[in-house]
Amino acid sequence: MKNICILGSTGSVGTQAIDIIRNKRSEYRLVAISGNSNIDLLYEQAVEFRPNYVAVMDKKFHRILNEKLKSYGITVLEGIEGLKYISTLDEVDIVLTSIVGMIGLTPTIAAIQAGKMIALANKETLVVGGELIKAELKKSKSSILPVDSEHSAIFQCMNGENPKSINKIILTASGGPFRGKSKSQLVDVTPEQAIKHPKWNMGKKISIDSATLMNKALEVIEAHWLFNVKYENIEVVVHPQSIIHSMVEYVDGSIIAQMSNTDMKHPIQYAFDYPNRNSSVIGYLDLINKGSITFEKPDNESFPCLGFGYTAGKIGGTMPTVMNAANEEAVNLFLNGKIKFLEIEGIIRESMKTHRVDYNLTLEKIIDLEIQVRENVNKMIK
Ligand code: MN3
Repeated sequence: MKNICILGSTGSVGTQAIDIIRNKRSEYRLVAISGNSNIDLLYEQAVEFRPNYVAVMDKKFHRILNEKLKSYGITVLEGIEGLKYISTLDEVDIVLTSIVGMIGLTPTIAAIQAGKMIALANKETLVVGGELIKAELKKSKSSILPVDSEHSAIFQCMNGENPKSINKIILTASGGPFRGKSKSQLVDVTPEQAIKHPKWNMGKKISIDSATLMNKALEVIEAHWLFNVKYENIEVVVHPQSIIHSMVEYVDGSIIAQMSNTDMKHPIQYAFDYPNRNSSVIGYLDLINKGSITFEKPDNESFPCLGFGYTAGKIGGTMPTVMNAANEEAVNLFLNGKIKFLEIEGIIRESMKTHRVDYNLTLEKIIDLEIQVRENVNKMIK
């Protein structure tokens, strides 16, 4: 039996993790969950699974939930302190960080310090705090199991191999809903069109990131920190069928790829069951019906955000935080109809261009910088 804490249980990855636990109640126990604004679902999950703790960010929601869950004997906690508390509980084995955005950084660091196994679904954590996380991991018995499908694939392709014999990591990208479109065809695309991902069922923010290829930029930086591979040795290949989730090329010319059905439940279950493998909750890949698989070069002209990832990653220091915060704010503005699709890349480019990099990273600096970048973005569009 593994005891699980889910940060962000009402989001896309969170609800898929809940489905897995529902299917395998004899293998996993939900000890704590957290949510942001969807408190109706959070309440339902709490009543169904009876975790010991529920954490919620907002004061008002805390009061409502506390009232409703009191009779069930469930403790309701509030704010970032609540998130930290449930991620460090003695009884927790695995913390799934499926919270969206860089708010995941603080509780993730707390969980690492407490020696928990981290099932990492929050890529922003490594993008902005990779250096800090690495330093914390060295001091702790904690380890990270990637839940991002590409990184789970790479992790699986590296099992039992000597990391020194890696030639390069090959991250696959679906290309998103606008693959093959020229820049002029992207001028008037709407949030609704951008959210419709051809292959993956994901949350809103990550779907927009897939449409701009910023998601892949974040994943390049994530891969750099997770696998200790230089940016020069990370290649992105567009693979529209999303059957191969990523590959590792070794010095002898062998490429090892990981395939499975296109479903986030696979990498979540892999992280929960590691180092074992248990029967799949999503079923098995039907290769003959899938037919062919193809590969193409990413279109850097229509989708410059991928290049920003390499630039920010290589510069390092505070630059990835600036790229990420500018992107988070720009995506919000796009989803709320305040800016056009192509303005997202403009805002990120401008934010990175005007930033003076600081190489002395602390958690406080990262949090302050994020707020400052978001404010600047809002000034920029006025
Ligand atoms: Mn991914």
